[in-house]
Amino acid sequence: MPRAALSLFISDLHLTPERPAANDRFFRFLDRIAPRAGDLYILGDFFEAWVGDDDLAEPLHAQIAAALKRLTDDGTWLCLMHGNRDFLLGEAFCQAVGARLLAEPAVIDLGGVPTLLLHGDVLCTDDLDYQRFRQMVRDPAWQAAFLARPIAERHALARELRARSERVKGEKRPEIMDANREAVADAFRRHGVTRMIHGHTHRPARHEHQVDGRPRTRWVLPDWYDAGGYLACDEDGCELREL
Ligand code: LP5
Ligand code: MN
Repeated sequence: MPRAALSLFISDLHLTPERPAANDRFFRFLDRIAPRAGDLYILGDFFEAWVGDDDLAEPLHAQIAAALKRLTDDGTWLCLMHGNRDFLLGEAFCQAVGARLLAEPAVIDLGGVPTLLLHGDVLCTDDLDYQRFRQMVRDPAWQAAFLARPIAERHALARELRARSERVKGEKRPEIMDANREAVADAFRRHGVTRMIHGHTHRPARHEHQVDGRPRTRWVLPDWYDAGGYLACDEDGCELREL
């Protein structure tokens, strides 16, 4: 297969110096699998928590950036989308790795099929506390004020927020943290697409939906905590693959 025909999609790697096995899986993926693709899309939560592009100085972050840069220098087209952990990835990071930042949601032509790309958190409309929080942290004024704080303070706040997130997730019903069916139907309808790809929920699957009498497919990407995987698409369709 000519490599331009193959597109790969990953998300929810949650890379951090604290999970070396997942980092190793990613470096292996970059060595052995990604170079075969014409395009690699990272659909959010690439990092466990991103507090600003000045964090590129951290050794693991620098190593990841250098590895991505090698991939893009060798000709793979890399697109990044924000997740709820790394919505502060900015132009400096993209420049360092040779990526384009894709605004969410994005519609791309994938082997002739218009395809909607999202991180997936916007589809979890039943998680009202989260949606309120999201609105706050996606506000440019809030982000500018946050980024103006010293990096050690930003790390401390991110740690606090991560701990709080783990605590409140234990109290939320699992259905609340999944994509809402109406939100999914609405996204298909609004963007006029028959295929959607997203992550965030860590519930990898191929879902078949009927919206307004038309069949539509929704692919959900896996996280990389224990195993990792990706979605591979070409003219013949898409396939979820484990690593
Ligand atoms: O990420 P995950 O899988 O644990 O859960 C998400 C939602 N949680 C989050 C928070 C992230 O985990 C932490 C992001 C770190 C980013 C670092 C940069 C910015 C730092 C900003 C510091 C102020 O996204 C979780 C969802 C879950 O997905 C499933 O969809 O339920 O939602 C929450 O945990 C949000 C809570 O419900 C509401 C929290 C309100 C907090 C408001 C105070 C903010 C300031 C406090 C600073 C400590
Ligand atoms: Mn997420």
